Amino acid sequence: MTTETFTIPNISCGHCVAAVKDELGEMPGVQSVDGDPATKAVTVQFEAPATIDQIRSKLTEINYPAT
Ligand SMILES: [Cu+2]
Repeated sequence: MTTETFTIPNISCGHCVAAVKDELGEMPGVQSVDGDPATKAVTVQFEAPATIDQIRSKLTEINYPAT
């Protein structure tokens, strides 16, 4: 299991966090997604077949690119 925290500048409120949670949560291998609109940080726990690159690509695709 890998834990990675992403900073996502486009997050502005709890709805954004919920949207990111929904999208990432659907990816095979993603175990948990936690986010905080105040810090714009999203922490993802994942394992194979999910990869950091795949998660980053998904974030870009849904218009919440990580820095
Ligand atoms: Cu929002």
